[in-house]
Amino acid sequence: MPDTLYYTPGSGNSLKPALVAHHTGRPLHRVRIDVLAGESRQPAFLAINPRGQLPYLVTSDGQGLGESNAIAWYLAEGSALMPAQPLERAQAVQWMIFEQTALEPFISPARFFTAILPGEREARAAEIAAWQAAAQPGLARLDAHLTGRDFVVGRQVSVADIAVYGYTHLAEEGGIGLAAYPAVQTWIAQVQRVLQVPPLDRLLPA
Ligand SMILES: N[C@@H](CCC(=O)N[C@@H](CS)C(=O)NCC(=O)O)C(=O)O
Repeated sequence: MPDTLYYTPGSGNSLKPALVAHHTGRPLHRVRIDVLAGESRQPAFLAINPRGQLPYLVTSDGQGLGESNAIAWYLAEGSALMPAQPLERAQAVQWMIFEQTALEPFISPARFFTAILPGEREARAAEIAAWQAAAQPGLARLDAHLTGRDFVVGRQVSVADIAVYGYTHLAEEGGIGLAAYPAVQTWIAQVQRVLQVPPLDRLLPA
């Protein structure tokens, strides 16, 4: 029996493990939990993940794993997505932590209240503007890093690219333009080409 990925549709965090499995061909049983419908806070899901967050993985032998980047890492083990050298593996961890601290906390809510729940856009205009502004230093840092590079770590696509791609490629849906970050734009196109990334709703069926 394959591992089970609990995901919520449209999420850049849920995208990461689904994209790893898509690229490696690793079988993955996917179960949809609709955050918008409140399913992530229902007793049935809290019994599986008491933290109530998606994505969440339950391995074939029943062990649980939370955090999108940890799940992506676990699923990438043994594949070409895992950097071979110890320093590059550590750099991958570094950029995955960067993604969770400098990009995702700002891009994700800006996009959520702009594109996923647009009814809240007006009421949250000030917060959205603050998230949009807060994403800029991280994007500038990423752009500087990617200038002259094809990938986040080393010379080939890795799990770090998938982690950073998760929300960065959705920034414009949160009103965070990427025109000022040409290296980020080039890298997004490169990741999409190399991984042949399918549409989000194919990886995470609604
Ligand atoms: N740091 C976590 C964040 C997970 C997260 O915020 N998930 C959202 C969906 S993208 C969620 O489950 N929200 C519903 C809730 O917290 O009730 C990760 O990377 O997995």
